[in-house]
Amino acid sequence: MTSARPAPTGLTSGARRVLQENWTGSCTVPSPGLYPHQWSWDSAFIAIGSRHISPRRAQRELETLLAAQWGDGRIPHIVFNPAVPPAAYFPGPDFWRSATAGAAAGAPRHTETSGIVQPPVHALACLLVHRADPRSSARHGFLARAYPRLAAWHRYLGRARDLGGGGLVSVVHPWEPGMDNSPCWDAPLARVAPAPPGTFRRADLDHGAASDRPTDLDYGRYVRLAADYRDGGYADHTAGSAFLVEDPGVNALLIASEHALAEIAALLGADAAPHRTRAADLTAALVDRLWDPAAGLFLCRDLHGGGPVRDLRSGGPVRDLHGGGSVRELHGGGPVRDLRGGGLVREFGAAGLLPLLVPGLPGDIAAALVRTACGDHFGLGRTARLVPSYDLLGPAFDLARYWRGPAWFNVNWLLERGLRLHGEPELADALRTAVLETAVTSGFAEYVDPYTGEARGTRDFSWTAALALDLAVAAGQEP
Ligand code: 2M8
Repeated sequence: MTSARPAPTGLTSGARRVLQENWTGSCTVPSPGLYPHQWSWDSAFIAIGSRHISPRRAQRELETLLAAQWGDGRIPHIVFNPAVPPAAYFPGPDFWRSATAGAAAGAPRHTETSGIVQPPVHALACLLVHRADPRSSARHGFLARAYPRLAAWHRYLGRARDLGGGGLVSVVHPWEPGMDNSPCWDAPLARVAPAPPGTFRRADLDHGAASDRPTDLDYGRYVRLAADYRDGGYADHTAGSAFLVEDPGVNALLIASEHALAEIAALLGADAAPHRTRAADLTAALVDRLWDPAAGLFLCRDLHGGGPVRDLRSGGPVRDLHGGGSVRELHGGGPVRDLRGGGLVREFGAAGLLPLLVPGLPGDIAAALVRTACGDHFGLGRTARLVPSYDLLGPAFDLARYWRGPAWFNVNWLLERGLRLHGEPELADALRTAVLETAVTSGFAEYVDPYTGEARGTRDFSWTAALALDLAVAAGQEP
């Protein structure tokens, strides 16, 4: 623990207030207006912060989520609160219809959820929550109950989602990596025919500025992909999603969580070795499939990529963003062929920096990632106040629009952790200070202008409050 200057005025009281106001009694919503249900990776980040207020509440947060796990092991990205009016969020439970459409995959019968997933931060969150009060955790059997569910979750990702056959997890929808409208998805999404505009109604625009949110065209494609997945019974191997991407952020978080699972197993007297082996195998696959030495960054692999794609809006060809690759399987296009190839997407997203979180990442790669983070594309410690979600120099950079440039607090929290892990305490300290200050000055914004820290999106956002509180505690600014 390093002690530094006092927390910015209002940080800890403000963070506690936000987390209290957004707590429903069994979980914390990201934001009561814009996101009025429980979200998967939000709850993991929220528990990491709320453990400093009440370890029991943080345990409850994660247990509520884990209770909605499907029989096949997946943890759904949203757990719906039946008390919230259906029109409050789109797509809601009547769209996903998990209890019926997901029955074959083991969806819960009495809890409505979505059918896609989000990044697996949960084992890491469970370990950190346990550490906040090991006695209360042991007394309540927190880890003993969580461990089999977390292990089943990781097994689902490893078995059902290795759709490229190269040992990494694939995502089947842009909502799964959590960075919904990242420019990294522009090319893979361009081949998805959007659902017609009149067939659904967006609820997000009731709460946020349209210029801060994904476009209607993006939404049309999100809806099409989710509806196709649902109509295929949420099956992974047979569904043949039109969107199939290996994302470095999702895989890096899985590796960090697999290391956490090894520690949890050891604490419970179970065999930790398989988790360590799995973490090492995943790390090798991550480097093998997604590391781009010339870019100094991990890139996304588009499993359908490798050649020019057609823009379904105009029917014309779009810019080929894929760096080679050869084989692909287009959905509905006959037998599944070898998907090992695909093409790297030549866009610089912040997800490509997240492998910095991985213990055991080769030292030369970690050093190159730090250089990239501090370089012109991400501006850490130089031009940017917080690390942006996307390349400051990228053709699609937009400092207001959601995951196309704004800085997000969870990404910066993860990078702060990664910088510390890989021997960069000064950079980590400076980033921590910037996160703490910006959390307060932005009113715990959902995301901010990466240069100025000006607030964007909704305010009093739960993971911003939680992760700022966590960093304040780590800095010795809050008991
Ligand atoms: C955003 O995504 C949801 C869909 O899951 C949406 O836009 O409605 C993303 O920022 C995602 O990462 C986050 O988990 C979610 C709730 O905060 O909102």
